[in-house]
Amino acid sequence: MTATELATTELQRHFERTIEHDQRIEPRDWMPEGYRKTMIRQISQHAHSEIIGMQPEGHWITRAPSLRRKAILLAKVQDEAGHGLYLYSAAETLGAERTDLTDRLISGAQKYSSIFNYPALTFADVGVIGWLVDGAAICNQVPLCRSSYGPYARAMIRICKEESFHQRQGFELLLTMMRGTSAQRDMVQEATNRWWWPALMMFGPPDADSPNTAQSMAWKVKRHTNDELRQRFVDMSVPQADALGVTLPDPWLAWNAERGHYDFGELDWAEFKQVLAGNGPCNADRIAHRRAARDNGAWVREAAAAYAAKHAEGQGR
Ligand code: BYC
Repeated sequence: MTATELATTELQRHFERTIEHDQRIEPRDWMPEGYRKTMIRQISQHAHSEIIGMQPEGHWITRAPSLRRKAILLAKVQDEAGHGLYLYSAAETLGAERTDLTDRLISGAQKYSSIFNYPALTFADVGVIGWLVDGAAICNQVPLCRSSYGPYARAMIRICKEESFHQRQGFELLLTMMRGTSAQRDMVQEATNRWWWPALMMFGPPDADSPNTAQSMAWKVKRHTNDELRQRFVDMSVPQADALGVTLPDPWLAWNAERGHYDFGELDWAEFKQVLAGNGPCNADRIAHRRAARDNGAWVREAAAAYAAKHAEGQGR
């Protein structure tokens, strides 16, 4: 064994011990290339989801029914932009380039969450997105606060606190609508019917079809499998739906005393695959909107870069 090979083996052992002892991997630590790639993949796709996730609700800001609802919605959508920024910064600590990641999002080379390819058709959707989409996001993301990569785990702590406010504002909005007119109650039920199944798909493919889970669990990037978290989310949501007075659109939903969990129906995985392939109801719109935002903002980035270069030149003198 050469001296370099010996040093790499030692570094690999140190990395494995760090994971084993539930300590964090930090940006300057040695890490296997596969770990770096996995982290960049997951963190950047997560960042893209936050940024694209601003769109379905963002369209409702100008049409919010009161100043209070507008202020809440503005704050929530701004939080999502902030989450995207922390996450892109976390990806940059691994050597990724922000512009390259944005290009990958726009070209379709990298994914973002399937959920944001569905339209928000009524104001009840704003509530249901908060309740179910943010609820699913919290369920998936709280365990990521213990993810093995330090900058990601720390970003997740703040993100989860904010997501929890998002979930509550959605639930409170729905409670208000459910106490309103029968037309409002119908809107809530109809929005729940449309978002329930896509929300369950947010957790990813079934474990048997999830190529990344085993390695990500071994590296403690993921702390639970896709199916475990999906089940946890169903178990959490049933009593919440009861409290609201809405029916979850699944005739197979039933308490299973033996398992201590709710049984639920089969997801439409063909639809999931279609959405991931770019053929969901809003994929083209979401990307077109992002591309336009990038192009329209080009002059700002150029001006900032020119200013920074001028400043650096001045300091060099
Ligand atoms: N949509 O092997 P798998 C939010 C991809 S919440 C699209 O199980 P992994 C927000 C997966 O990337 C949403 N793609 O993968 C909430 C992989 O493709 P690649 C964002 C999906 O990584 C409210 C392939 O399918 N949350 O941001 O082990 C308002 C095979 O899957 C989906 C996160 O990103 C999907 N639903 O597990 C605003 C949380 N599911 O990369 C914003 C962090 C799977 O091999 N991420 N794929 O080409 C994770 O926890 C994990 O990455 C996942 C997937 C559970 C999502």
